Amino acid sequence: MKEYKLIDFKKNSDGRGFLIALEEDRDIPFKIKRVYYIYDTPMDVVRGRHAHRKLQQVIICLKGSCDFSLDNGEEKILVHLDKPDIGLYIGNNIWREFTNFSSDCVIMVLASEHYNDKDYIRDYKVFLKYLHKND
Ligand code: T46
Repeated sequence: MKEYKLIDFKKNSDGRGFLIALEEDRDIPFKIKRVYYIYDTPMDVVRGRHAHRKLQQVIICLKGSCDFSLDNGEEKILVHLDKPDIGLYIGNNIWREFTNFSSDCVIMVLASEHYNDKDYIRDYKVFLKYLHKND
């Protein structure tokens, strides 16, 4: 599956803890138009359940852990996030669901676009049709 990748961020450490800096077009492969974060999610809740037509995102689990399931219509993979120095890049046209939240889980998301409800595909069958619209 090409439309996702894990990005290893450079950690600055000098005995006083760690500092990670993220710059658009350098550490993050797009211009950052939006940042949001998710926390206090009950463990068994499933978030996501949608794909995006255009949006690209980098997801960072700042604290705790959770699982992302990614689906490009042909292949599904599960990514466990539990490190603040790893970013999960998700391109457009990927169905995502995330769950299995630890009680302390804090997820930060860097997004390539402003919030736009029309960019969401929330029906899995519509998602599959959208993928094959040019076949
Ligand atoms: C994604 C996953 C990882 C806003 O008002 N502004 C925003 O920027 C966002 C992202 C959401 N909202 C509102 C819309 C809903 O009323 O916040 C509420 C919860 O959003 P949603 O149900 O879309 O949350 P998740 O966790 O299912 O999905 C979010 C992102 O929407 C999505 O792009 O990839 O996190």
